Amino acid sequence: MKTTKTLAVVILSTAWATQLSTACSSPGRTFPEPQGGSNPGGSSQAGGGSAGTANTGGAGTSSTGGASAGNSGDAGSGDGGSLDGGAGDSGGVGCDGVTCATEADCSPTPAPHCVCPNGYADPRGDGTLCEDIDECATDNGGCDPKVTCKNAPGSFSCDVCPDGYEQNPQGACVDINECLVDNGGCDPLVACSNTDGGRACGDCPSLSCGGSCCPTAPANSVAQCQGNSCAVACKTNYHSCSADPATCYPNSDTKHCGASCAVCSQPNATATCTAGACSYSCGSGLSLGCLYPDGRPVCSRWDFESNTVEGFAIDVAGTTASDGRFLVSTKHATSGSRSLAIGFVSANSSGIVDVKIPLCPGGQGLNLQDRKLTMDFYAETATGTTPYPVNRNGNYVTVKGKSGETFGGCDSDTPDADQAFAWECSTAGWPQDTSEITLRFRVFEKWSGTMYIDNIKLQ
Ligand SMILES: [Ca+2]
Ligand SMILES: [Ca+2]
Ligand SMILES: [Ca+2]
Repeated sequence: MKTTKTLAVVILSTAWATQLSTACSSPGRTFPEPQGGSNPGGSSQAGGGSAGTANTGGAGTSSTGGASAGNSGDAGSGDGGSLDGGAGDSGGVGCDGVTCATEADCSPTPAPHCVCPNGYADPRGDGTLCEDIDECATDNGGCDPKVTCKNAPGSFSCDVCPDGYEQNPQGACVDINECLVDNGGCDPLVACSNTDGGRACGDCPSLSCGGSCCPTAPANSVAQCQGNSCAVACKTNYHSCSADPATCYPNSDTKHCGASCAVCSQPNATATCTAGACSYSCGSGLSLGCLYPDGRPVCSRWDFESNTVEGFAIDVAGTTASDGRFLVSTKHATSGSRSLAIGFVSANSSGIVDVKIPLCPGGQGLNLQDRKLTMDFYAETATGTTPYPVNRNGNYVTVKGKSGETFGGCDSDTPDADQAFAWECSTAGWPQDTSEITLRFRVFEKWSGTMYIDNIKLQ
């Protein structure tokens, strides 16, 4: 036999060899009738097969159970080689006058007799014929059904477990849960599912770039590949306010309007963000303008109810008529209880008063096109009897721009019972970006008195 020996087997063999050298030293000696029933090899063969199934070597490189048992006999055979030469099936050991089978050993007790080693059957019962047991023929040799049982003379072996399985202490091939280590080799962003004999990787949550899963994009964003790297970009109709695209806002977001992410909200106004720009609309009865001093458009009217001149100022330069009365008055109010009173003294036929309205002193401009500027206007002399003689002798009210350019004139209706006029200045053709306008009141005759204006709306 040429099977692998173990240390234990070698020691055992030495003991057996000592016994054999005593009991079987005479080649001419004949063994008694074989005693198969008590043949320790025969009984151990069965055990050998059984032990093989418990082969922890698993690796299948050897069947330790069967081989070990067989080795004991094998060693004996080797030691007894000097007894060879007797007649027999294959020229085996001479044992008490009997020639054992080649594989058999000579057992000295209770009387020298041939013994087939473990892993061999002894069909004659006397050790003169030893036949290999095909352990694999029964129950796959006790090997796991997933592996190949390989029969060998006097032994057998179980092949290694297939990929995806490992052998447990009982010799069975059990599935390896690959997911327990390194997520089974799957991308860290996907689920690893253990399967019998393998594992399955789930799908990337969104996108795969260069073989790696991209993380789920934040809200309002989409993942995309830049080369082989994952990147994030805002969804269509969304934009970011910084280089970090993780936070994206709807293009219509009035709190993040345009590339500068301007805050559109204004008091009293309904803000919208369209094409990256803020725009506003005012409710019924309110007009849109910039109110001094914050310079922001609000929905309001100049009605001086705050008891301030609300940003209006006498433009001294070029003014030829003003007696210093420029204040909030309680006379001739048409909206609430206050109006703006402007003194006017025209000593000759070309009196002018310019009233400047800084619409947006912060520099912001208002689009004045296709709107209209309206106001209630009342003028009286010191005696309170002579209205501002507009529409007479060429007297007029004009609206001028910041640089003195004339935007257009204003018309008034006929005075009502208290000599008040409703003026309307069409803004057709006015600039789209105006931060300041000037109302110019001019008379072409000698006139002095006070003008009261109230309820000025840009609508
Ligand atoms: Ca065998
Ligand atoms: Ca598995
Ligand atoms: Ca008022």
